[in-house]
Amino acid sequence: MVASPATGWQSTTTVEEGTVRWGARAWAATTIVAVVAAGGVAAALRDAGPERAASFITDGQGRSLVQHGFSTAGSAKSAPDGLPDFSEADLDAEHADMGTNFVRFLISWRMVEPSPGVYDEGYLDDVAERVSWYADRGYHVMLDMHQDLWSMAITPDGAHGNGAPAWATYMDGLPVNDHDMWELYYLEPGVIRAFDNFWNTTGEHPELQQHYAHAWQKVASRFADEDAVVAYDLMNEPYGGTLQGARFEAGPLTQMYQLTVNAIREVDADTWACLEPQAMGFNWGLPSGLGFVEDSREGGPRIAFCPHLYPLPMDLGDGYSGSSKGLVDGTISVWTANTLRTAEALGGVPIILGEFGLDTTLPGALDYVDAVYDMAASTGMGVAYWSRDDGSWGPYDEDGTARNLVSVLDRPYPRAVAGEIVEWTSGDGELTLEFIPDAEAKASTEIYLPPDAFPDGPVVDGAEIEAWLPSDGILTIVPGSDPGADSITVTISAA
Ligand code: MNI
Repeated sequence: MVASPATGWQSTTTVEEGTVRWGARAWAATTIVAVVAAGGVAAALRDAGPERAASFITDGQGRSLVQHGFSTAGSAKSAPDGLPDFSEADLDAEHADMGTNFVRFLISWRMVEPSPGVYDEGYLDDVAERVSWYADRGYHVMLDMHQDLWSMAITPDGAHGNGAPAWATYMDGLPVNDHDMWELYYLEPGVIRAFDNFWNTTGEHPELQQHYAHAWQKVASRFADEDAVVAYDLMNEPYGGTLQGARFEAGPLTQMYQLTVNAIREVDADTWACLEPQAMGFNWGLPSGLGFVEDSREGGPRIAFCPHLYPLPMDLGDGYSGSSKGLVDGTISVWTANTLRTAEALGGVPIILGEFGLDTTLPGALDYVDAVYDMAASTGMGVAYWSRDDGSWGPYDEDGTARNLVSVLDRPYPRAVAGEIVEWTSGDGELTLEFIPDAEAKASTEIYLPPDAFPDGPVVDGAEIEAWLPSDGILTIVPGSDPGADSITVTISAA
């Protein structure tokens, strides 16, 4: 979305059809002020918060995983078959160009449960086929139950929302007026009522969350035995309708997550359940009031936190330059502190930044992408860039030509670490990784190094090279003869 910066921040409140509607810029301006104020508070508290994630998602060999990939893709949202415009050849391209190892793959409730209690196995077959493409290439997959604006059924032409089936969209006759900016549909009475009915704030539809949890159970029973599927993102960008703040997040959102985790655990003991905060607010740097979700699986809980980051000044079309840059940097640091705190409150859970992204034709866009990846590395978050769609936000043009984003996303990173990651950083042609080796791990530490940046291979200090596959850019290393019990620091540079 783009608002003209030239029109400034004047506040315009209009009353229309008995509904109070904020002018878009007034709404944005109010929020920016709130975010900046929150930034001050967070800065004051920063010393008290954790510096990095307490844990990582692990693989079957006991290695800590770092996720590097895309949300694939927005094109699935409104597609009649619910599938992204994405082929096996497209996967080969991103693998060769950016060394990705992860995907946040969009699925939708409308496709899983097209009518109440009826599940579409054909759709799950189609998803399973895509999952197998990733599995064949050693990727890990997070299935993301996507929604924006609740569902396609919020307007007669189906042009705006996505996610829930029409039968689960109860707007009770309330209107949904038109907007240029898609986010403003979230303020429409009919959309708010659809959410209120799902959360059962109205008291009229306790069955909807039962259906949702059961739909997830169907998905989980289908993928429980597929090792490549490591996580389920339980709901994309939840929204509380008339319930906002901690009343929503600590209330019905936490309860819905608990219901869904319980339903999943009846059929799938091992796949991680990823929780998102409410998007509105958190995406911009405000804190979350999400409550603790129990996971009674044997061997310890597998809950993760998967928030999104969309600094508001950038959303308004300013990019990462001028006065916006400082506001965006402030937002990143407040958002990071809030994310680490929430992950700690959820039990020291792993973190995946499930979405961030921007129109990379904006000024300073690549610097922003770089800054976010650096933050994610040093704090121990995996990343799924939004998104793997063609065009100005994505890595490729419609004709398949690589865009500017590719060079920034083709960066060194540890894919799987045989031990506990303490911290890692990377730059052009270099990577530093500190970790505590785990002698029990059944496979070696695997690091991706962009082949172009390492034409003569890597030089490794602090560990021994086990193998270097120049065609894939995959380096495997093992600790030296006496790693001891403490952490080791490995530095890698181009030969
Ligand atoms: O920016 C948002 C966003 C803004 C406002 C609201 N509300 C008012 C509730 C909610 C969300 N989302 C960012 C991205 N998320 C989707 C996919 O999940 C992308 O298409 C958006 O760019």
